[in-house]
Amino acid sequence: MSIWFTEELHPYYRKGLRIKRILADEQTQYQHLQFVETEFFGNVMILDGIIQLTERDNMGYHEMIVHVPMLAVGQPKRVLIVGGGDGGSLQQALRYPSVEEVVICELDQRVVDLSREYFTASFGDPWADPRTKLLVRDAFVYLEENPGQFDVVISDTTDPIGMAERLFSDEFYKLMVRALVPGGAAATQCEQPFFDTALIKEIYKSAKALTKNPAYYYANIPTYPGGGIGFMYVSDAPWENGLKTPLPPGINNYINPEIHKAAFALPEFFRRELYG
Ligand code: SPD
Repeated sequence: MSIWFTEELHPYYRKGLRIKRILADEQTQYQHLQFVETEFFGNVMILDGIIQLTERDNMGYHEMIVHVPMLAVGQPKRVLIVGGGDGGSLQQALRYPSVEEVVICELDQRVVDLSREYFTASFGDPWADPRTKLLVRDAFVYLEENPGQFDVVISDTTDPIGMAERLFSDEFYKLMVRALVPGGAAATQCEQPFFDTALIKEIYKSAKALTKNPAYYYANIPTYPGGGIGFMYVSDAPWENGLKTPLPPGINNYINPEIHKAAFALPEFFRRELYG
């Protein structure tokens, strides 16, 4: 017998994963949280019916959202992760010997608890690192209260639906840029060029008004709609600065210098929409 999980983020597009068993299924204070074991992609976290990450293909997402801004800064010391309760971005940020503290602002404690249970094989236990500071609170409010604090901010969020919608707003980008030290860099989960062109254009406009060198880049993740997802790099420092910085100690499964550079090459229809 086969059981399929089908995701329908967009009303005109579906994708499915074959499931071996359901590991957890609960309604938290904020969302419907599920962990399933799948046939090919390992353990998978699903929030409100949308795949957030799989053990098999999360590396394209976490390595790219973290290392691109970190490498551009060079020697980042203080990092803020907005969301990211699964621990994947945290694990990557902690690879840098220069990092003294990673503040992770996650709204839902249950995401952290269950990720610690089901993703340890992939991420180890970055939560036990003494440099990790978990704040179970609203990142928007935290940003309002903490200007000029961080070398790098990573916005590792769900899709812009419900409460997460404001994490894609001009107001959020203003607060995020204000939270950076001079020369700092941010990267945000910034959706899919085919499905979300208009939203990404709006976000680029905000980023361009706030910083000198924003740029959009892309990674292949087979379990996300369209087989991938993009990120907005937001900084006064050009992303190319990062090409001169060596990757941190540890194993990379997605990023290498060629991928780093190529990720910023965009299909022509989208390049024209974004950059004119
Ligand atoms: N459409 C799915 C987008 C998921 C983005 N969030 C991923 C969280 C991984 N840490």
